[in-house]
Amino acid sequence: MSFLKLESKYFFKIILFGNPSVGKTTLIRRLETHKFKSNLPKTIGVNFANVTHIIKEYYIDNIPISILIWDFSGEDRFLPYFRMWLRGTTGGIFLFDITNKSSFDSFDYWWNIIRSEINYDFPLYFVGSKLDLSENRKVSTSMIKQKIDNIYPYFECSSKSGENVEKIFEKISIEIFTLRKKFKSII
Ligand SMILES: Nc1nc2c(ncn2[C@@H]2O[C@H](COP(=O)(O)OP(=O)(O)OP(=O)(O)O)[C@@H](O)[C@H]2O)c(=O)[nH]1
Ligand SMILES: [Mg+2]
Repeated sequence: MSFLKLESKYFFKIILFGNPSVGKTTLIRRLETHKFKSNLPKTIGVNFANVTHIIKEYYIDNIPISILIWDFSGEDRFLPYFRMWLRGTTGGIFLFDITNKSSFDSFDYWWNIIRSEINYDFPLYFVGSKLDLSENRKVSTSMIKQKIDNIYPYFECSSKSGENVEKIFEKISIEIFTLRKKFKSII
């Protein structure tokens, strides 16, 4: 069990979104425990009540910051909750499964919803999950390049092997911090 450390002055809210079963909950479980746990229960609404496994702390420029990762359900029936809980977002991760093309194609669907609720820019990362299953890849790197058109940073990761998991959250946290510093919304 982890607790918010009192010295953290800044809290960033990162939303983790994408279709059902792309691996959102497994990813944050991996980030928190450094272990892969398969067959976690499907997320109901947002995994927020159980805050213990979605808070991560980093030191950036020697300043302690906490990120709160909001892990949303990918199911349509929870869309009203998704809309409702978007307020205050400072960063986003769109997760798709590299072995499932429709999970990649769903980006516009998710992004339109977010755009209808949030009218400011924030760092957004595209992340392909389940890299350990790359022999079943259905989303090619050229499709990805074409889609993101150098607008969004792109990573692939595996919650099974742990590859890139830490790196993604660390990088987006640094980017949020740097951006907010630049626009003087902090410090
Ligand atoms: N091989 C492999 N399987 C994974 C990986 N990440 C997740 N899975 C599996 O994918 C399935 C779905 O994972 P979840 O984390 O529950 O997916 P989710 O995106 O949270 O789904 P919802 O809560 O329904 O939106 C589970 O069977 C996981 O074990 C991965 O990196 N590699
Ligand atoms: Mg989930």
